[in-house]
Amino acid sequence: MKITILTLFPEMFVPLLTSVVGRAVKEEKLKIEIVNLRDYTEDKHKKCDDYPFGGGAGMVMMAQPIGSAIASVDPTHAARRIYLSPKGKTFKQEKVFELCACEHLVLLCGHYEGVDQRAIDLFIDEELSIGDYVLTGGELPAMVVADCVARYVDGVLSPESLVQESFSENLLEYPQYTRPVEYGGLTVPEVLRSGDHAKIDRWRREKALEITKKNRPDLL
Ligand code: 4G0
Repeated sequence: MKITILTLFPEMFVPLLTSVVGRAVKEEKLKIEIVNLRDYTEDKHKKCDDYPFGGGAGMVMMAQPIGSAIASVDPTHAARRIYLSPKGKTFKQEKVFELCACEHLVLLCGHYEGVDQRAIDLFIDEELSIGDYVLTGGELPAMVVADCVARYVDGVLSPESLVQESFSENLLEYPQYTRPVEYGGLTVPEVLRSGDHAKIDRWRREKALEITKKNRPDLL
C-alpha cells in the first residue's frame, strides 16, 4: 500500500511518521510519499494560490500545480485520488475498508478557501470530509485517513485487535482497566478479576450498550 499526500505544508506530516504508522513505514509495509505542491508551480514567484473569480474573501489554490504534481505521481497502480474538504461525503469506517483495497491512494490537501474547481473536476475521484467542522487545511484530515487505512495494512496491528473491533460493530467500546486494582479510591470491577469469561463478556456487552445509549443512540 502506498499513500501519496499533496500539500503546501509538508512539515505538518512529521508526526504521522512516528508511533504505529512510522513503524509500518520503517518496516516497508506501507509507503508514505509527501509531495510539496510548491515544487510544481510554473509561476516565477512560486505562487500556488490566487484571488477568487467573482470576488469574495480569501484565496483559492491554483489548478496548475495540482495537475502537474498529480501527473508526476508513480503510475504503476491506478491511484484512488481523494480531496479532503468540508463539503465532501463524511468519512466513515466503511470507507476505510473500501480504501484498504486500493494499492495506491493520493490525498490532496486544500488550504485557504479550497482549490480551483477544475482541479477537482479533472483530477479527483472523490471528495471526503472527516466531520462537520472547518480546519485551516486538509492536512489533518489527510493524516486521519492515512492513519485509519494504515491500521489495516498487513502486519501493522495484531489480527486479534482488529477481530475484536469487528465483533463490537455498531456499539461503542466498553470500559477498560489495568493495574493497579485500586486507584484514586476507585476499584477495578470485581467481574473483570473473576476469571469467568462468559460473565466478563456479558458485563462488557452490557456496558457497551449502556454507553452507546447515552452517547450515540443513533447507532442503535
Ligand atoms: C477546502 C477538510 C478545504 C475548502 C479541509 C477549506 C475541514 C475538512 C479546506 C475549505 C478543511 C474536513 C471552503 C474553508 C481546508 N477543513 N472536515 N480545510 N473551505 O474534512
